[in-house]
Amino acid sequence: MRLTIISLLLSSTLALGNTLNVTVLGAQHNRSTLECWALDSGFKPSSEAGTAGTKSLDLGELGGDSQYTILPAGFNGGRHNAPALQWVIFLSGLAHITLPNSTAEAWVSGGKNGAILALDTSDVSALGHYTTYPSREQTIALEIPLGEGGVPGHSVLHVGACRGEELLA
Ligand SMILES: *[C@@H]1O[C@H](CO)[C@@H](O)[C@H](O)[C@H]1NC(C)=O
Ligand SMILES: *[C@@H]1O[C@H](CO)[C@@H](O)[C@H](O)[C@H]1NC(C)=O
Ligand SMILES: CC(=O)N[C@H]1CO[C@H](CO)[C@@H](O)[C@@H]1O
Repeated sequence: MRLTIISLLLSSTLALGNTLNVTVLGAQHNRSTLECWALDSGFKPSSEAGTAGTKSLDLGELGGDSQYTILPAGFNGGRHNAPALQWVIFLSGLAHITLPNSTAEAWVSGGKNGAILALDTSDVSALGHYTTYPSREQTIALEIPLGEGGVPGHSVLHVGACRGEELLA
C-alpha cells in the first residue's frame, strides 16, 4: 500500500519533472491573465533520425501564418491582444509583459526558456496586455499559431509567470 502511494507520488513528480513548463498569457472574465502551465505532453526519447534517443516533446501540428520578428532594443509594443492563439518563442533579448489594471508581470528572456503561449485574443480579453523589450539587444520572436488541435493539454501550476526551478536549467 505504502509502496503504491510512494510510486504514484514518484511517477507524478517524474511526469511533472519531465515536461515543459510555460508561461501563458491567457484570459478570464474578459481580462488577460498570466499563469504557469505544465504541458501534458512530456519529454520522450525521440525516434527521429538525427535526434534519436534524445529528449523531445511533441508540440502537435501547428498551423497558420507564422512570423519571424525583429524588435529593436527598447521597443515598446504598447497594449495589444494576441492576434491568434499562438506560441511566441523568444530567441534573443528580453520581453516584459504586464497587464492593465494589475501588478502581474512576466519577464521572458530569449533562449531555452523563451517559449510562451499567447492566448489573450480580443474575443476573450477586452484590454489585452502590454509588452516592452527593455534589453540592450534586439529581441527576436518567432510567432507560430496553434493548429487545429488548439490549446495543448496542460495542468495549471499556479497563477503568475513560471519562475526559477520550473524552467530549464
Ligand atoms: C516544471 O515544474 C515542475 C513543478 O514545479 C517541476 O517539478 C519540473 O521540474 C519543471 N520542469 C522543468 C523542465 O523544469
Ligand atoms: C469584454 O469587454 C468589452 C469591453 O468592455 C465588451 O465590449 C465585450 O462585450 C466583453 N466581452 C465579453 C465576452 O464579456
Ligand atoms: C479601473 C481601471 O483602472 N481601469 C483602467 C484599466 O486599464 C485601462 C487601459 O490601461 C484604463 O483605460 C482603465 O482606466
